[in-house]
Amino acid sequence: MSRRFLVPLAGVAAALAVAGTAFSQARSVPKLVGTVGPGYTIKLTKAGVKVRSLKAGTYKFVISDKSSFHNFTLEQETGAKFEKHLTGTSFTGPKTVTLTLKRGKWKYYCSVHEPTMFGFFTVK
Ligand SMILES: [Cu+2]
Repeated sequence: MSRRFLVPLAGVAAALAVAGTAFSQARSVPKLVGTVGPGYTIKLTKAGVKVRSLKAGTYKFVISDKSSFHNFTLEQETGAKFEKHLTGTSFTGPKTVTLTLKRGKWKYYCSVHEPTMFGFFTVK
């Protein structure tokens, strides 16, 4: 077989593998919806219900940041260490972040107004 023939076949195989991965992830990764602002509110829901308890695993955080003076920050408080601004303070708009959550107690909050804007959930 000539080299000219091999290269296109490899390309097709790679494209199929990528398409298969994207399809299975879209089906299996649960979606969590985070909303911060426009007032002094922050929430995290799954299928419209406030998140209180989750199984350890990978989740797609779909954040809707409705304020240029709030941010959406996620922190693991017990178990392993994790802290990340899923959206920055000046950022507004939608943002999707895929994360793997480990067992422990988790907190989501706006780091600018942490004493009043926060929520907790447990990963089991
Ligand atoms: Cu804030």
